Amino acid sequence: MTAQAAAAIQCGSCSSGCNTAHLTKLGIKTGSWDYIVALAGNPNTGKSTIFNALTGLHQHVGNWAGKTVTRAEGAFTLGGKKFKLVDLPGTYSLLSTSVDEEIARDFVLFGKPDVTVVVVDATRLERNLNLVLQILEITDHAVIALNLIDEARRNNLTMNERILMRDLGVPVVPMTARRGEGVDELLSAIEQVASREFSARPHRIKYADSNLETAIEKLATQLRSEFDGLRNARWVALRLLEGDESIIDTVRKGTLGAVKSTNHFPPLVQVEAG
Ligand SMILES: Nc1nc2c(ncn2[C@@H]2O[C@H](COP(=O)(O)OP(=O)(O)OP(=O)(O)O)[C@@H](O)[C@H]2O)c(=O)[nH]1
Ligand SMILES: [Mg+2]
Repeated sequence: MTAQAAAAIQCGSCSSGCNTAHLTKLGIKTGSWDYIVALAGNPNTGKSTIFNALTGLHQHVGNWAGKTVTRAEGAFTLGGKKFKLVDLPGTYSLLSTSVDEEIARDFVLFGKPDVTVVVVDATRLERNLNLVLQILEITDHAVIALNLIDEARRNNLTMNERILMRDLGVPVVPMTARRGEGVDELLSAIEQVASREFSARPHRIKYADSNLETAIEKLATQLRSEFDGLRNARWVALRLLEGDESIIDTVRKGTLGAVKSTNHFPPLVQVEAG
């Protein structure tokens, strides 16, 4: 189905087992949705264009709590399921060196959306893959929207999405979002990943240094026993070894994985409704 066909959204109950507790704390009301989809990507890659194509008029725009960073949420229905789409701030990495990066990272890490769509600029693939690889370290459930294919063609760049898909282990959808090309294919990939019909084998960086691998595993084991149910222990261990201050702080305070506080992400302030 097309985004235009995304019909009026009606309430229902969440049946996806999609980490409702965390998402509710993040200020995303999950009760009416089957799946939550996050939209991530480098700045200016066409995230908002894709967001608009998928959600049409079903969107609300406000700010992330206590920040001046815009937050947009929208909805669409697909195959009888209701999807909520959250547009994350454009970032080059998830290393929390800025407010935008921290918001995007916390949402992918602690909100654990059912699907994370990473919008990639096909004309700057190498630079964009940095964020892709970081997101694939955190989640198995990703889809790559390989956007600006028209610009890539104009610059005589040829993309082989099959090889990219094989190497990254997640669906890769070529798109020219400005013209609506690839939107149906993106929706289909989102549906397959959300329903776990697509079994992902995401690319994970392997570290050649055995001392580093030993240190990561040792720390990860300690983290798992300290923080019950922590899914991304290896990623957190790496950040600790790197000296990431915000992660060190959450570990010290014992709030890791618990989403800092309700006030940190209160519900979206609705300033505009479609
Ligand atoms: N040529 C071309 N332009 C596109 C395409 N998709 C989006 N654009 C244009 O790229 C510009 C940026 O698009 P946005 O959707 O605002 O990108 P964004 O990622 O939301 O940008 P930020 O929120 O600023 O990070 C706009 O001028 C779009 O019209 C595409 O497939 N091809
Ligand atoms: Mg945008």
